[in-house]
Amino acid sequence: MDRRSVVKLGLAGLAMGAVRVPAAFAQAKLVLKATDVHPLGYPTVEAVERMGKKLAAATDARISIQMYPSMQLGGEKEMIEQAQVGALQIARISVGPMGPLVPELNVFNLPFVFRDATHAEKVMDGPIGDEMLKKLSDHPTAGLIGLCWMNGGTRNVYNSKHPIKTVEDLKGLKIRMMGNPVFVDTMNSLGGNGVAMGFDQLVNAMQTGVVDGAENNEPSYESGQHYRYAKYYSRTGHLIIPELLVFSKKSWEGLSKEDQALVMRFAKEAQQEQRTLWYEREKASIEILKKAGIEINEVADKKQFQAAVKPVWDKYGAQHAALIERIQGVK
Ligand code: GTR
Repeated sequence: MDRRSVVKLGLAGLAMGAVRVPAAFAQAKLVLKATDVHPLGYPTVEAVERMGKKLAAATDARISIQMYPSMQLGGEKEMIEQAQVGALQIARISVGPMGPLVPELNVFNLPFVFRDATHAEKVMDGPIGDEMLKKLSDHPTAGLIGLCWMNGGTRNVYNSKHPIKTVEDLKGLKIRMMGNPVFVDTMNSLGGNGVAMGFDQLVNAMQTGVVDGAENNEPSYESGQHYRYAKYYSRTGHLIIPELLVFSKKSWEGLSKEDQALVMRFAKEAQQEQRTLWYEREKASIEILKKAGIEINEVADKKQFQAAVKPVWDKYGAQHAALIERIQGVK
């Protein structure tokens, strides 16, 4: 074969996405663009940065991670879209906005589906967690590879009007929920008015009174500065949503098998490292909130809240009954 035919063949192969990077380029530096809605120092951001350092150390700086924190590349919807087209490689997102893309994942978005954070961790670490990552990676149109899980704490309602102690207290309150119908339905079934919007729009919506509050874990409430606009934080504990680290499928297919394995290995380590960082941050955030004079109240009767969301389970859970039963069976 003469040189021209080789080049032609190579180009045709490239167009089909089938040709591996020629040896001469294999050593080219690979900077993986990563993003998160949270700021530097936040457990998820820190865990991914550490992952980048490990990748650099293991490859003699051939592979590294460039982190874009604090919604620099937009909210989670934008992050997902950019990962899908390969404009970024790594996104740390909540399962929240993934439910509409991969239906089985929506089970993790059902209110009160996990008994507590430990239960959620056991599910993430066990066979169901692995299956769900595979479901995501194998999904024909989601365009993402599921790398690992991260802790997302327990979500509680906060607002600028009054503490929430019973379901009745939610009446008339406009509460921002993540962009997924299951969450708006959850808030509506609890008696509030669920308003779907991105995390990136929330501060402005609270400042301008478009919403009275939102719901989230303590670290997001604190680091996002939400407590400045909604000072009543009530432990409704209605959602425990695992978080995901995903890789752009488009970019993934351009990596060698060895590099894929390396990324996977360090992602699995990041899952456990983030967990330790998470619990430290939860404590630190609660301290900051207390110092800022935030009123955190417990909710004595959670049963009332659980009963109120029954229609949400009927609507979104019925088709996944077997999966839900397996989740509930994890002790
Ligand atoms: C946070 C989570 C983010 C995002 C955010 C939200 O707890 O870490 O990934 O989902 O909540 O409410 O949009």
